[in-house]
Amino acid sequence: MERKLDALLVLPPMYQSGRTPDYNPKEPMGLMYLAAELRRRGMKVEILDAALRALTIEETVGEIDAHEAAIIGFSVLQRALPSLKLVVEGLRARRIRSHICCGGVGATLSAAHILDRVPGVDSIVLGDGEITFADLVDRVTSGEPWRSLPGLCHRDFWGTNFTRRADKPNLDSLDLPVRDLLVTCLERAGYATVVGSRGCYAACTFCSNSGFERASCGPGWRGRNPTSIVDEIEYLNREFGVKVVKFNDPNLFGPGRSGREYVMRICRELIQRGLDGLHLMAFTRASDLDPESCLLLRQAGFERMLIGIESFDARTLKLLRKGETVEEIARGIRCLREADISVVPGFIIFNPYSTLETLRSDLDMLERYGFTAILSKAMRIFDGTVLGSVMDAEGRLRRRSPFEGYHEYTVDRGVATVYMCLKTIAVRWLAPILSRYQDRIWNIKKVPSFNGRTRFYSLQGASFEIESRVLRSAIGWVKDGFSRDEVAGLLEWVQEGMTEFETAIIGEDAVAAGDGVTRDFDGASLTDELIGILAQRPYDTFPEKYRWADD
Ligand code: B12
Ligand code: SF4
Repeated sequence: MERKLDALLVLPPMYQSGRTPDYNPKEPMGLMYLAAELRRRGMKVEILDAALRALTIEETVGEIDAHEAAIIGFSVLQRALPSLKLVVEGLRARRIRSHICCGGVGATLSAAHILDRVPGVDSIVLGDGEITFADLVDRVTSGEPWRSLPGLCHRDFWGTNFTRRADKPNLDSLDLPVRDLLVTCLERAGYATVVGSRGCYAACTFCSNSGFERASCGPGWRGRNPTSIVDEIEYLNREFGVKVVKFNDPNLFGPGRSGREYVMRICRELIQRGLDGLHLMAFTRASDLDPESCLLLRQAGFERMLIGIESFDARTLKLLRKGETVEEIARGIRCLREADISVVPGFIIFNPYSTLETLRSDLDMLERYGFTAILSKAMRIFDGTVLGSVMDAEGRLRRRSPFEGYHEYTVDRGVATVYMCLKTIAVRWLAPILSRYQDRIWNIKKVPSFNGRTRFYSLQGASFEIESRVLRSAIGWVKDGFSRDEVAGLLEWVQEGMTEFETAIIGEDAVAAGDGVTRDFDGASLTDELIGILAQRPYDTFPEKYRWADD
């Protein structure tokens, strides 16, 4: 019997229970590029975004089964490894014999682990996947040997085998990504995404990008022809009425002067085409920015930039090998604001180098800038990152299977105590709200421009207000001591804040009718828990409060 598809490309569910993921719904660009290359070669391919559709494991297995594809290709970030394992086991239990391949950043960096823990996976494509995967589909569907293809990791008689590295594709020779999910994503999130460049010239120790880029041969940073990027935006605008576009590039700017000129060319092209009314957003490094480039960016339609700040502490920036100074960061923020471009800070207040002093001074700086970062998250160590090796060499790494959680690292007990106070409270107030109302939050966020999300930003502000007060209190308790009354008083205040927060999402009537989650907030037991943490200081890492399998 002829198969329906040559390949089915799947983004596995992030949560196993069918819960809506708590990040922005975005088009799966990697899979869209793979599908474009397969279709260019005349192959039949579809995309299933199980994360976007919040499918359960069982539902995902059922949908994949129904597609009858010769190859099933999973796009894997480390966070999705537990789901991947369950889905693959489910498929094999149904006696589905298709070739199962994984690719993406997480699959590339955890390749050996995946083959070890998930026997149902046949191969892993390392690095950029378009050419390797299309060659693999070609070989598998025509019954030819595939194990010698460059850019693969697979099992053979001797164990796990890495073939020689593949070359990175020339981005301008690739077809534009397919837009099968665009309409759905526009309905959910209100914006489209493009990828103008891949890789990043910097080498921050905690970032997965450099390890991923090293998995294949070619330059660390590659930019598409600016004209073709603007052609793509114009096409999205003309064909689908898209006005709001986010660049997924790790860093909009390439290295040095040519990297700056590259961005200026994109801007000039956008301006010249008269593509009015665009709302653009991108990731960038503060040190790439100057007043002139920011003004041109604004004129071209860039209204919001995410810059990875991580910390305002000079020593921390150095140890994380950010390659930029506190002064450069301040200058970049100033340039953006003077050009009327709003700034989203990438900030990780709890990191391996945090001290009680940096926590306090970073919080002061965030408040001074009016930034509302999430505070109850700690820097994670992904497989294959330099930070993992640094922590290992310092004897601080507590290795975890990437199928169960992130690796941990030891920190000062006082800092870990502050983190656990904040995290324990966040798990009781913010986590249930996100879990229950993520769909509504997506709707609140969905507006016709990035800067127009005022309701969403005010929710972020309210959450920051709660977290920053909890953080300040916890720092004070660890430094100077605490009393039960103080802890109980803070939790009462948190509960009031939570009620207001929930009211802003579902309305007063629903909260009054007892439909909300605030009523489940148990301040008394939480007080006991916090006092236990503060008195005993049992933690010396930043553990997640849940195991991934519980999701
Ligand atoms: C957009 C984005 C998302 C989107 C979409 C992700 C996706 N899978 O497409 C969403 C919002 C879902 C997301 C979520 C998360 N993300 Co994210 N995300 C990005 C971002 C900004 C861009 C990705 C992108 O579009 N790249 C462009 C495309 C063309 O490249 P690509 O996706 O890598 O695909 C190529 C190859 O990887 C490969 N490939 C990919 N999939 C497959 C599948 C097969 C079968 C094959 C053969 C090949 C292959 O071929 C593709 C074409 O060459 C990157 C940072 C960056 N700028 O790179 C972070 C990044 C990928 N995300 C990251 C993280 C940490 C997360 C979250 C954990 C964040 C969070 N706290 O929730 C979650 C995890 C979600 C999950 N389910 O696991 C990390 C990855 C860490 C890691 N080692 O896993 C990155 C690198 C950011 C960073 N620097 O830390 N993310
Ligand atoms: S600047 Fe951003 S993308 Fe580049 S290496 Fe650092 S964290 Fe990664």
